[in-house]
Amino acid sequence: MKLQDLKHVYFCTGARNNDLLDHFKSENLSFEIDERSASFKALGRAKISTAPVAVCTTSGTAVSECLSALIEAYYSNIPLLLITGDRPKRMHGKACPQTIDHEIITRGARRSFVEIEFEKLDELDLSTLTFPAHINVLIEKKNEKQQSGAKTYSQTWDGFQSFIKDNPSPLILIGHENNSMYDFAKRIKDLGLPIYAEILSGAHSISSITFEKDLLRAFKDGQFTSVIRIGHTPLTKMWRLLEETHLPQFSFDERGFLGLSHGTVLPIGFEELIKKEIFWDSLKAYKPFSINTSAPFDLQKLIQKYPHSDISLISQLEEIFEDESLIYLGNSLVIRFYELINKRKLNFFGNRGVNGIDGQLSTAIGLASGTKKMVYCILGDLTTFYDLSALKDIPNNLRLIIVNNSGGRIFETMNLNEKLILKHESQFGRIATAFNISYAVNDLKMLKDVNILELITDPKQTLSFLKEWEQ
Ligand SMILES: Cc1ncc(C[n+]2csc(CCOP(=O)(O)OP(=O)(O)O)c2C)c(N)n1
Repeated sequence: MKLQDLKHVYFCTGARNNDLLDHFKSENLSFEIDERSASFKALGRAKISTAPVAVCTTSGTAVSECLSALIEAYYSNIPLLLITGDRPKRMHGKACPQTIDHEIITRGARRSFVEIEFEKLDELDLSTLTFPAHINVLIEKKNEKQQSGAKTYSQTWDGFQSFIKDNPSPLILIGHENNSMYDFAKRIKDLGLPIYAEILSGAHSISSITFEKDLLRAFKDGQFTSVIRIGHTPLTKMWRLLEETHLPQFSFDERGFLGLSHGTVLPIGFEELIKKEIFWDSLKAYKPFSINTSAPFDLQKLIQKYPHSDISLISQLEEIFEDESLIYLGNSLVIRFYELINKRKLNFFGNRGVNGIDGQLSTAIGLASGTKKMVYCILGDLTTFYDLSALKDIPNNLRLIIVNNSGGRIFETMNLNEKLILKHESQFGRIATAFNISYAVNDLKMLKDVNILELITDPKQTLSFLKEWEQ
C-alpha cells in the first residue's frame, strides 16, 4: 500500500508539506485550517473505515496539535496516520525557522514511526506499519545548500574578533527577545553600520534599513560580507536565504541557538551584551558604511493608490493606536505588512518561537489579562478561525482586529498550490453575535468602541501593491 492508495487524507495547509500534495490522489483530499480538528476528523473517519485515514501537516506546532487525536487513536486502537512535512536533518536542533523535533512529540502515542527523505517516498510501503503511525518526511527546498563553505569561528570573544577581521562589511540583524531592544539597537546604529531591526525587537522605527526589500537587494548584490545577528530567530526572508547563499554569520542568542544550519553562536542575550565592553570595543574595528535605501514617499504613494489592500488598512491602524498600547501581531502576512508600514515606537508582541498560527487569540487574551493597558491584536482570518472558542471571554482592554482577506493569502504571495489558500467568503459578524461581543466592520473610527473590528480587504489590491512595491 502506497500513499497514493490512502482513501482519505485531511490535508492541513502549510508551506513545508506543499510538496507532499502530489503524493496523494486529489479526489481523496480535503483541505483543512486546524490540525487539531483535522486529526480528530481523521480519527472519526478511521473508526468506520477498514483502511488507515491520514492527516498531513506542515512543520512546527501543526504537529503537536495532532497529539490528542493520536493519543485517542493509540488507546482505542484506531488506524490513524500522521504525515508531517519537516526540514532536512542539518536544520534540526538549531531553532531554524519553524523547525522542531517532530519525532519526540508523538512518542508514546504511536505504534510505528518512519522518518524518510522526500525523494524516497515512492519506496514507502504503508502495509509494513502498525497503527496509529507517524511518517515524518524530510523535505529539501531547491537552492538550499547542503554543505556550507562559510567559515565558522570559535565560540569565544577571540572568535568574534577574528570574524570581524575577516569580514569587513556586516549586516547587523536584530531579531527579538522578550523585552524591547530599542536602546540596544540605537547604540548599535550609532556605530554607522547597516542595521535591520525587526518589528518584534521594538526598534524597527529606528532601523537604518527600513524596508525588507532594500535589505534583500543589498544582500543579493553582495553588499554584505557577513551577518551579525542579535536576538531570536529572525522573521525576514533574508535569514532563510542564508541557507542558499552561505555568508559567515556570528549570532548572539540567549537561547544558544544558531537559527540556521551553519554559523557560530554565543549564548548571550542583548541585556547582557549591552554591558559587555568587549562587544562594543570589538565593533569599533569596523569602518562605517551604508547601503542605498528606498524613499518612504514611494510607499505612501502605493498606500493611497491601493486603499483596500491589507497594507493600507494596517497602515491606517498604526496611526490610531495610543502610545502606551500593546500590539499583538499574528503570524502570516499581518506581521510582515506591519513591519513594512511601521513608523512608531510601540510595544510589539507575537509568537515567533515556531510561528504557529494556533492559539494566537488566546495568547493575546492572556496578555490583556495581565495588564491594564489596551491590547490591539491583529490577526488574519484563518488564524482567527483557528482559535474561535477563545472568543468566549474577551477582556475589556482587548481589541481584536481581523484582517479578512478571505483566505490564507500568504500562500498566494508564495505562489504555492491555490488550494492551500482555503478561499472563503465568510465574515465574522454573526460569530461576534453568537459570543455576544461588540463588533464593527470596515469602520476604523469604531476601533475604540467595539471588541472586534473586522477589516475586509481586497486581495487583488494587495497583490498589485506588492508587485509594484517589489519591482
Ligand atoms: C499551527 C499552524 N498550522 C499551520 C501553519 C501554516 N500557516 C502559516 S500561515 C497560514 C495561513 C494563515 O492565514 P491567515 O490567518 O488568513 O493570514 P494571511 O495568510 O491571509 O495573512 C498557515 C496555515 C502554521 N504556521 N501554524
